[in-house]
Amino acid sequence: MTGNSALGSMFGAGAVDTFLGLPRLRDLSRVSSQMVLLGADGCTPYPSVGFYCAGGPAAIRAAGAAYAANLGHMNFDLGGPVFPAGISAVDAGDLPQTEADPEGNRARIFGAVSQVLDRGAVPILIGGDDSLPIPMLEAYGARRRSITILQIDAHIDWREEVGGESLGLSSTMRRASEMAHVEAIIQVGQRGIGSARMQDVADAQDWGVNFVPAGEVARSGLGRAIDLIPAGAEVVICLDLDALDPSIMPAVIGRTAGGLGYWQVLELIGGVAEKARIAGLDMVEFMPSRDVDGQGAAVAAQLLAAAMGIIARQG
Ligand SMILES: [Mn+2]
Repeated sequence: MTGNSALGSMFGAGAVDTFLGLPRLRDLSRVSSQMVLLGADGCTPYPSVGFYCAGGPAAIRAAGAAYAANLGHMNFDLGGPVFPAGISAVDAGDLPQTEADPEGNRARIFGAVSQVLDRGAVPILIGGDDSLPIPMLEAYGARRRSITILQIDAHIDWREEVGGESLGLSSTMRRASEMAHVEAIIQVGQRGIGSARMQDVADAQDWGVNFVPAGEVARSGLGRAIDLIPAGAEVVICLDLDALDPSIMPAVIGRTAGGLGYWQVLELIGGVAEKARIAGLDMVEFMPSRDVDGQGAAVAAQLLAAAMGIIARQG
């Protein structure tokens, strides 16, 4: 018995295979909940690493299963239960992604997110590497929904291409910037070497990106980041778990010191909900083989539950 399943058993949780024991919904044409959780092991992999985050959604679900029996309990991160007015989310499981079919992977994410949006629900996509958001973001444009992106990440992801691949995880924000329905991009959490080439930073700033590096957050807090969110905007939050400090989030491919803390990420998400509207969330780059004794999975599950609680409160 692992630490998390032992914890779940102690609190009376039976075996569950959805995040927090949420209801399972396979048929996305029947969505009637406020939020839909979707998993994907990958999307557009670089051949050198493949689906290196495969199993990420399963690991986060397993960590969240420990709380299935006390979902209605006080969550002190929220000042109330995760779902204050009854469970308002479903878990749609994982999309059948395969390394050999990047085009199909993108079509499946685009299609699933489109169905969720068409039902008036908020998609929550967990991964899987950081190439997942590209087709997710495109789905808003296909529905003529203008969005602001808040990217929380150690890396800026503005590469034109890597090894000829332009839809991989290092190009996500550059591709987003080319989408006509993306009105603004705010990027928070950059640090260290390996986040960006000088020209990529310049291109992003020329486009209009505002960067709030992790060092600024450490020195001055999140005030400027939250000020940059346009009031009333529809915001899609693109959260790469490597934005968090590796001391609490070791389950990422590249651990870089100086990352954001749990409360800082939560404050940022809460700040968006206060002045704008969270229209979608992705949480990517969870790499099970890099986790240390379930530490990262536990943090990802706690953060995801709290984020869902914030979205539940925005009505
Ligand atoms: Mn990253």
